[in-house]
This record gives sequence, C-alpha cells and structure tokens, in this order.
Amino acid sequence: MERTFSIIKPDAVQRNLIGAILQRLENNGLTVVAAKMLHLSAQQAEEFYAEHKGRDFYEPLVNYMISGPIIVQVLQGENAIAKNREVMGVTDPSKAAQGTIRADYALSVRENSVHGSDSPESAAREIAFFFTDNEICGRNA
Ligand code: DAT
Ligand code: MG
Repeated sequence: MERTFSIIKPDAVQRNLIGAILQRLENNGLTVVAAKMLHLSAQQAEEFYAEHKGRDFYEPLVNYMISGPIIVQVLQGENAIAKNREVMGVTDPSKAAQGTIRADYALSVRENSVHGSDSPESAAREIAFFFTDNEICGRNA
C-alpha cells in the first residue's frame, strides 16, 4: 500500500466536479484516507509550487491556485502515486490520454483540474504540507 497527495483544483471545484473526480479516483482503486476543503493563501501556493519558481508559468499558476477553494486529500492504494498520475492524465489536457480526468475535464494546461504527487519524496512532502499524521485515517501504508 502506498499513499499519494491529490488536489481537486479551483476550476473543478467551481464547476461542481468534486464528485465526478472522486468517482474516477475511487473506481481506480484509490481510497480517500484524509480530505479537507480550503482556500490557499498566496504564501501557501508559492511554497507548495516552489520547485517551479522562476518559470514563466509560476506567477499565473499561483494566482490561479488561490482563485477559489480546493480539495486537498490523501489517497491510499497499491502503487497510488503512479496510479493517480495515470488516472489524471498528463499536464496538457490536449495531450492527455482518452478517459483521463484531465482529458475529460481540464480547461487548459494551467486550469487542469487536479494535482498528483510525482514521486515518493514529493508525496511525503506534500502530505505533510497539509496534514498531520493523526488527520490521516487509513491503516499504516
Ligand atoms: P503536473 O501538475 O502534471 O505535475 P507540473 O508539476 O509540471 O505538472 O506543473 C505544475 C502545474 O503548473 C501544472 O499542473 C500546470 C502548471 N503548468 C505547468 N506547465 C505549464 C505551462 N507550460 N503553461 C501553463 N501552466 C503550466
Ligand atoms: Mg507536478
């Protein structure tokens, strides 16, 4: 069992897609073991995406991520990190495989509906960014 970190981003929350996206994740063997809705501050969004600081898309990305509430969640399952990325589809929705969340719901490369950790290291960092150990309800991974 593995854990990963997931966000349902502002464009998806705003369009009432929380349920549809959760259904996709759950249908693919990912179980929600922690979740909350919140509205990121600019400082939180800047820190969360610090690896992209200096890129031309960084500032608009931060502004978009603070444009409305999001769902942050921890997903647990077999190969959860890779499985979540597979169900999400690649960053650019026009290149994402058919049937993926981004292919079906994303509005643009920036407003691409979901986030998923890309490695065990980022999963650990991102989970700890939003959740304490006792907020996570799954059995030990
Ligand atoms: P991912 O979210 O697929 O892990 P990433 O980590 O490379 O992608 O980038 C983080 C987010 O930044 C991505 O979900 C959307 C935005 N982004 C990345 N590249 C972009 C680009 N070329 N133009 C606009 N936004 C971009
Ligand atoms: Mg990424």
